[in-house]
Amino acid sequence: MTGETSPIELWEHPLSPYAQKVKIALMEKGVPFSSKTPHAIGSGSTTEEFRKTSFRGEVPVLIIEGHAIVDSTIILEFLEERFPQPRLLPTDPFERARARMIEEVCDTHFEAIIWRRCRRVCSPRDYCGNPRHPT
Ligand SMILES: N[C@@H](CCC(=O)N[C@@H](CS)C(=O)NCC(=O)O)C(=O)O
Repeated sequence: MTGETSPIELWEHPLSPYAQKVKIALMEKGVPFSSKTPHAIGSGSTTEEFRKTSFRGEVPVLIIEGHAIVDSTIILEFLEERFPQPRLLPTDPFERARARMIEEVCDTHFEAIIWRRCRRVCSPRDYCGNPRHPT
């Protein structure tokens, strides 16, 4: 479906809703990819390989055709343009605005709630490092 010569890779973390929404988009679009989790993300001492890949030191990072794309919203916009079918955004501008509002709520409120709950069951080394996460 993609016609890629190099495999698509996603740096992610299982506790990161930002990374998970990118995974969902890739799967919904039927784009084959492999994923990996950076060692010690959020600790300030991730691997050199990851630091070279992500200038922000955050997941998700999409590696595609020799490019590293960061920020989940930017990645979703890119995927919609690069792999237009199936569409994930509605064609109607009002419906599209609604979809983006839902994404925004998930990035802010939902993300903080998820982290709050994860914090109770995860060890500190699982901390994914977003300063918005309550401690
Ligand atoms: N605005 C970014 C936020 C990404 C983000 O905050 N990722 C967290 C995981 S939930 C992270 O990688 N933190 C690592 C750190 O801050 O060291 C996006 O949408 O991708």
